[in-house]
Amino acid sequence: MSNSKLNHPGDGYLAWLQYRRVTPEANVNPYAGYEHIVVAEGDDVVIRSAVNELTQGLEGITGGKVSVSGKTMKTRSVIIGTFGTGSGIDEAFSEEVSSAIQPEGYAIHTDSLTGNITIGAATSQGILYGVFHLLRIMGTGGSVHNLNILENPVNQLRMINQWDNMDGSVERGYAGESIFYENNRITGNLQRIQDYARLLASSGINAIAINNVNVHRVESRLLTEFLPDVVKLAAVLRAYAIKLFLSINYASPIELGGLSSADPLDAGVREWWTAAASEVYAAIPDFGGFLVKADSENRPGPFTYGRDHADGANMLAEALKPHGGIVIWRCFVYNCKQDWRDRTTDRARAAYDHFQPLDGRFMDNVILQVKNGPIDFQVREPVSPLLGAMPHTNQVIEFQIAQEYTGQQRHVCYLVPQWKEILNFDTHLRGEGTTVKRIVDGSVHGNAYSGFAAVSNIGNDTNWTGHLLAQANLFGYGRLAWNPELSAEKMAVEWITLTFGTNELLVQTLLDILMNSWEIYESYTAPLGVGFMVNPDHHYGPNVDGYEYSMWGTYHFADCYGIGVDRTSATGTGYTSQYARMNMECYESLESCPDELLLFFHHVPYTHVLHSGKTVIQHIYDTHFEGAERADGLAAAWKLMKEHVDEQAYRQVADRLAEQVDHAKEWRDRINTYFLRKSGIADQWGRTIY
Ligand code: GCV
Repeated sequence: MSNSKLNHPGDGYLAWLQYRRVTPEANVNPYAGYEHIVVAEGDDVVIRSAVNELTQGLEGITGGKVSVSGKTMKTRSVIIGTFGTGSGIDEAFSEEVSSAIQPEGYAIHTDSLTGNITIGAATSQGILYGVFHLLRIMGTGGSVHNLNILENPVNQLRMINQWDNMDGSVERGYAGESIFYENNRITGNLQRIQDYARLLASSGINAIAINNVNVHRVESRLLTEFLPDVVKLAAVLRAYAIKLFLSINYASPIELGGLSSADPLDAGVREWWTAAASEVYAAIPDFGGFLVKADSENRPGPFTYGRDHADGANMLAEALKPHGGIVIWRCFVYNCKQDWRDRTTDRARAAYDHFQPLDGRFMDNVILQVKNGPIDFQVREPVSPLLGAMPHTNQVIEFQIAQEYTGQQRHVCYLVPQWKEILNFDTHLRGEGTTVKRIVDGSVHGNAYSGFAAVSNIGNDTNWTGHLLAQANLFGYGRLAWNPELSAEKMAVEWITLTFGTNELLVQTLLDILMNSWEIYESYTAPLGVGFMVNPDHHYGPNVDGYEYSMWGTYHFADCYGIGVDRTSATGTGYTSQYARMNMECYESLESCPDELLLFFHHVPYTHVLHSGKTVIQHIYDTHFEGAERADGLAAAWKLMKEHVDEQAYRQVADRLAEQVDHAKEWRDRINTYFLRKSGIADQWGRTIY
């Protein structure tokens, strides 16, 4: 159990697991007396984690000393146990409730006479989630008098991808070094891993790939030489019901096995993977499986041997199948050596063009992992047309919690509203209401596997995420994966209250900051869905032509007349045809294409008039001036919170917001100046542009 940092509530280490007394100054603590835990049945590692968490939580929240036993001694006990064990758990719930609980679900009930709170589940995992739920209620000051809760996760796979390298660096990491590795070894600091596992489990995460999808030579050896240390990580994560996955190097049979090929149809290669999988399962019986980035951004894959993604994925799936393992195969596949002069090749088309024709060819333990948009986690892009377009194939959606293109955790950008918008998008693939959330939860196509994956935003910074407010994205991601119906506001309020307490002014101020942050960030960066106007490589800060003459396929085509990418079927790259008819028609036409995606789908003159009534050029000027001003407003609002917040926490946020204010001005001036010079059209309001 972690308590090493309990003395520093403001440094952010405890994140949303502060377990502070909600009203330390009040005489009446609504949770007083909840100092006894009854473990009705079972004793495994997950139940032990649940008991530890409950003990730590109740002691923090009530201020008392908690005892644990096997029987209900008093009123106001918290009783945990599994159904059908004859332990008395069943009696607390109706048959209807207990039979509705799925493997990871739980029910919570308060007995009105005794005040006893019973958490019942079908598995220890369910108990752990139920415990976190109860602590969340108490941590946010909710009533526990009449609890009658029944919860099942909507999504089966709720996964985190670490882009951590064994040299300790984190690809697109903005919060320090890796907590998993240093000096090409797995960390010995298992306490930090355990504390991370607690954060993940408390928000509902149940799977993690512990190394970067770009697997270098050294990480390839996680499968072999480093396996004993992977076993230790798996044990820590297992106690929080989190399954461990490894990203693998497709060329491992060559690099590790000394074979001359990695051809998926070669018998020797197949045997090599079968043996490798067996060894991993001998060491980690509940190992999750492999995450694979193949034939993408110079990574090896089946293309080398004239094979396709189905051949490649199925070979691995076959090796994992006898052990119950799965292959998660990423669809981020495109030509990264494009000629910028060639306007017919469209990176946005690539994932669909590569994968959709393969529908039906993947084994049932293969899942395709599809990025939420067709390009790359931009502040604004349409929903990937591949999502839902392969009815006979398992798919999960991939988000990026790490803010690679959304301010790199130096700017505040609460991403949950963006994710909600994506999940609520109606693909119309099976008529109205075929939303992305229903595709990824498996209910539209009845897939065997489904769910969410996302790139983590944590590192070894004390506060985990660099920007303290970026913790809200990690928390919100897990909660949303559990239940995509939760509102972005609700999750923000939960996170704020659990992290900072219940001061109303503070909660409201932080809520405003978070809820406006995505819009603000969007307004002073790349306009109208055009994407990529960032510095090459590290992707931080404005550079309108940073990628314009590169091979990466991310262009805006601005000239002195206009800007944007013609992706229509009529005159452009034909990308719009990858959507179901309703959406295709909406994007195809200038009249109906939403303003915020206009430049993603169309090349228009600067004088084109938006639905808002403004010309494109005036929109660019206005949003950039407003955006920078609103960033100023965020910092000003936070300044007023100084006396309501722990000093360290105050400073952390104030410093980042100050950087954002400066940097937003840089964005504003670079973008406005670029377009003034290109277009020669003056700002209607005569503001300073350079
Ligand atoms: C892990 C983007 C990032 C890369 C990342 C890649 C991916 O291109 O910039 O750092 O590589 O996506 O998702 O595989």
